[in-house]
Amino acid sequence: MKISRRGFIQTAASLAVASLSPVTALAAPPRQKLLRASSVEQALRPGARLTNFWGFNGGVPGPVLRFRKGETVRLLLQNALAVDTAVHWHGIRVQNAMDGVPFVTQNPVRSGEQFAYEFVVPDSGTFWYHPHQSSFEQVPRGLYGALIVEEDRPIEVDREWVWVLSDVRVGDDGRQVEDFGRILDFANDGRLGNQVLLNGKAAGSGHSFEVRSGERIRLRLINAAAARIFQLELPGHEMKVIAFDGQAVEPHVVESLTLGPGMRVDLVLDCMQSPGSRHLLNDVNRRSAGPIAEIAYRNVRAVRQKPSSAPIRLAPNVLREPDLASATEHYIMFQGGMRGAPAIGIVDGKPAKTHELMEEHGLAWTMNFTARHEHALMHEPFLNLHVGEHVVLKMINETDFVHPMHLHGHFFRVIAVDGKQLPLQPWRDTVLMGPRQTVDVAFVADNPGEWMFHCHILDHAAGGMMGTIQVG
Ligand SMILES: [Cu+2]
Repeated sequence: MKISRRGFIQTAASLAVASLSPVTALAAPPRQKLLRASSVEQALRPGARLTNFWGFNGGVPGPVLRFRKGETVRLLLQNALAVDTAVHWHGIRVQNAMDGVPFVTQNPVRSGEQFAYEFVVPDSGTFWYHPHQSSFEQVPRGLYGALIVEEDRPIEVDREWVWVLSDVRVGDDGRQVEDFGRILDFANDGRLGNQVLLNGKAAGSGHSFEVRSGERIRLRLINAAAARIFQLELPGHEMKVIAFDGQAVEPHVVESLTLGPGMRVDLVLDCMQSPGSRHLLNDVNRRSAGPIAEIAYRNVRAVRQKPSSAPIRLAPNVLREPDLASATEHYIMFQGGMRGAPAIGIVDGKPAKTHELMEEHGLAWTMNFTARHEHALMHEPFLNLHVGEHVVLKMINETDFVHPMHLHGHFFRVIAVDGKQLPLQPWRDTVLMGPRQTVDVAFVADNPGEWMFHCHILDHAAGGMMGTIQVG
């Protein structure tokens, strides 16, 4: 069925299907992929009691969606949850109508209904998908998955791993603790789980990955956690970064890798330790330190004695380069939170102090002195840009908290932190803003529509740290 883009919202609303039986799936046109959101029961460890999740296609994470660069993607979302949902394709420069943001780009997909997404994937890289509806709840319940767009000419590696990192808050009975949406989480660091997950299973030293000495592995890391910031180290190995948020970067070695919610990193690992040895990938973030996984070298002959000499530089995607000399500057000020300076924000047209924001409105943060509820976003952009405008966003974090800020529909170059120019100025769709830090990003607003701009600590977003930028 071919539907005009403009007609999607109305049509999708009327597309209630009587049955979500497998027959519906079989009836889907060729090359249309099905994503079915439903309750899922899954054990975190072999033999452990089952934990209740919401997931796509019966698992957490959802299926790894793989496409070729430039391909037209057709995905049918079926909502078998009891609540409304939608799917956002994080990092994919889609047309606005396909961005999956309820109340902004589409109507929510009601329980028992479906929605057909169709878009081109213009960039190769590591992306992911998740709901943008009550995401502070729906994402940590398990609705997320990897979306990979293959390069025309991929780099040469022996194997590729896709690791989706996240966490879950479980009780002694193995069931999820369903304390979502607490204002104390909104106003602090967000809701952390008590169990880190790697591809839906308990992370830790028991989560083992076998390698052969000399192997070259491409590791695609995705942080799908609602609030957790990982800081990863892998002693005895060089972590060679080749892409941030899917976009190629000059390959460089890092000792420690910070991965905020929503962010992705592509690494090349040359596994040069001796056969039979074991090595831990650790999270060294002081708030959540612990092992994530074990790299176990098989006790067999090395596949090579020196690291592979094949080039690891990725061919870059085509992104319009912002011209800083002609760019317009826009300031975005962030205030609020439980600690630090009190803030006054406009909410529903009236000023409110921090404690009023929290107690009366369930909000904790302001962007440019305004706090927004998730459902009050439509047609109230806090920034209006014209199509083709070259832009520098100066983000001023006046809070005592870290915020991974995410812009939809575009990539930006991170050009400066605290006024100091960065050497690499990487393209990103999500950037970490440290406490009291100023971060400058630059981009060309070349994708028309109303685009979300929000903190990817999903409790912060729900607590007011979100808004939209209108392009055109
Ligand atoms: Cu935040």
